[in-house]
Amino acid sequence: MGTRDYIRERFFPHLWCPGCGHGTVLNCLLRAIEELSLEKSDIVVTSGIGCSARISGYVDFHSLHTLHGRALAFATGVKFSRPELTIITPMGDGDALAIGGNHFIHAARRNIDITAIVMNNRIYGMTGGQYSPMTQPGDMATTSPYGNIDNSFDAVKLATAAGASFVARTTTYHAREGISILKKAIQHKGFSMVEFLSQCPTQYGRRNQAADASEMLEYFKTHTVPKGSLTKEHGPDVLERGIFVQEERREYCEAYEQVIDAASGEG
Ligand SMILES: Cc1ncc(C[n+]2csc(CCOP(=O)(O)OP(=O)(O)O)c2C)c(N)n1
Ligand code: SF4
Repeated sequence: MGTRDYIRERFFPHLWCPGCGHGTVLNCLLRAIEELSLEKSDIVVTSGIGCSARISGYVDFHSLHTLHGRALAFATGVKFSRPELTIITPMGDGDALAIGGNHFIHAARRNIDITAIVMNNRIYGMTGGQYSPMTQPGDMATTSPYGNIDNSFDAVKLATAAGASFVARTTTYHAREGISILKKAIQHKGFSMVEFLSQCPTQYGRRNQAADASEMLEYFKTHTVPKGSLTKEHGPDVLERGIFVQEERREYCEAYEQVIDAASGEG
């Protein structure tokens, strides 16, 4: 089965702007699933609202296109009722870390077996370029026309501190690395968070002197380094990529099964 079999062609052409990074994330996800030889009927993709969240409509798996910020809540419900299924939850940075921030930290804390993909373009793309919790100080957005004064989250540190047992970061420039990381994240038993730096030329790039998508991809190339190779000389804008946490820990559905067994006298 090829990646083409994993898409719903009837929903194409897609809504993404030319040069949008979200298509590359979709491509990486489909290739990861193909290389893992997963059955289509064993995969559930839940998403909220946003350009990123449109992924759930384009993939030919079980899919739930739900409410803004609530993708992980729906994912938790599906996983709890059908723990044998593979649950993948692509979210924008606003979806995951602004309106959905509370669901994000608690899903991580529980270590429930869900693969959360944070498609971080540092802006609210779909609604016209408002700043998000990933917009950097000084960045321009429709809601910060004189430059953003909020500090931003570090998704890797946030997921790690909240208790995620698999935490990684990559970019749409590093697509092969993205496929490899997604394969490991999907195979990991527990809460996996994969942050993809993804370019939004339309709402972020044109307000922030990034002329086009290729320039934004070049930025991901020059402003990220493999984990372990960051030095002071790189400066504050350079981020590490790679896998930061990969640990076996008690998974939530399995722990709940034990409670059921104990309560029914089988434990
Ligand atoms: C409860 C609720 N509040 C606000 C919105 C409007 N809204 C839709 S998408 C979105 C932000 C999307 O940004 P992000 O999640 O970063 O994804 P992107 O579009 O950049 O991929 C907002 C605020 C909504 N649909 N529902
Ligand atoms: S507005 Fe930005 S995030 Fe949305 S499709 Fe266009 S480039 Fe992608």
